[in-house]
Amino acid sequence: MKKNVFTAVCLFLLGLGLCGCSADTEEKAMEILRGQAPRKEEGLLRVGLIQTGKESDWRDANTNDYLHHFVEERGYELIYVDGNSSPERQVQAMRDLIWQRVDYIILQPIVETGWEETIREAGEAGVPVIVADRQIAVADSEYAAWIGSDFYGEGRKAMEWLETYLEEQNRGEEEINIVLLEGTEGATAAIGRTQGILESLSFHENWNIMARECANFTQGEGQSVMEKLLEELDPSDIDVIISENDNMMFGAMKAMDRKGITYGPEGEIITISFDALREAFEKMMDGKLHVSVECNPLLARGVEKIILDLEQGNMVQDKCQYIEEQLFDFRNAAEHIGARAY
Ligand code: GZL
Repeated sequence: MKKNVFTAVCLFLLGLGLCGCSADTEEKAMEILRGQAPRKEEGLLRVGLIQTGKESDWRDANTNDYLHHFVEERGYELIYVDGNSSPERQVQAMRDLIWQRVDYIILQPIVETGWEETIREAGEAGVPVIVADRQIAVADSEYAAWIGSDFYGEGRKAMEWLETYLEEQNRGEEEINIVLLEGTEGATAAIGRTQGILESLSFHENWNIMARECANFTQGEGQSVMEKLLEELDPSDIDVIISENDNMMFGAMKAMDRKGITYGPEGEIITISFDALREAFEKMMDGKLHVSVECNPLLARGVEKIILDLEQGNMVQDKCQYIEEQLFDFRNAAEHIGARAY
């Protein structure tokens, strides 16, 4: 019987991609079976990081920030779990990390829903959970803290910029047709940005959303969705494309290039995006992109401060911590690109 359970645990760990080689898997499985947390280096804080999975350059910058910050020489053992774009896999990973009795869990959720049970289980096991980037639909009394961006505010910032720009172009009274590429359904970044964008329409009855489609924050889907829309719509009717991240905008640009459609400050269509990747600065400087609203992926330092507060027995003062970020456009991109960290 023991052997079957042992095998099951091995498969469970391998299924989570928590360990590459079978020997490591066996060792972890034996430790779990013995009811002992895996070997804890003396003095190292064991921190589990549950990431969403690779979907954007923003995500790479966010992951790398954690990997460079939570290192052994700084007193941490980081257990990294790739959610592989699967909310179910993320929930599994929460249970495994609780099982391994890590000291802290950093959760970067793909979507807001489905977290009630495992957040409760973490609380019962005494494992503090710090939610980062997107949010979860659980009372904030149930987890240690959240740190990330004001996604609604990002959406409003973009639309306030558009309002000013159109006025400057003497187009303030013109009918403006907008195509909106949305991020992953149920993700706070998409929910908040869309809300901020759509709310702004209530102040501009001459602004119309002529199409809105989900492209899941990926470049590939940004291109395929835009190719489809360019077949369905008359491209000459499109005045503005708003993409809820830079990678989807880069894909949309490839689709427009194929049709010979011009865009950006040097083209016909106004282009507005989010994340402020280095490549977005390059496109703003090349006259292809009007705006990228910064969404700062460098969350590791803020997360570590929460952990250190908890380690010192302090209450976390702010359960909801917004990270500083600004809007960049084609007029100021050149002066800022040199200082960009991602
Ligand atoms: C925002 C983050 C979003 C980025 C996208 O905090 O959740 O997910 O804007 C990423 O690039 O895919």
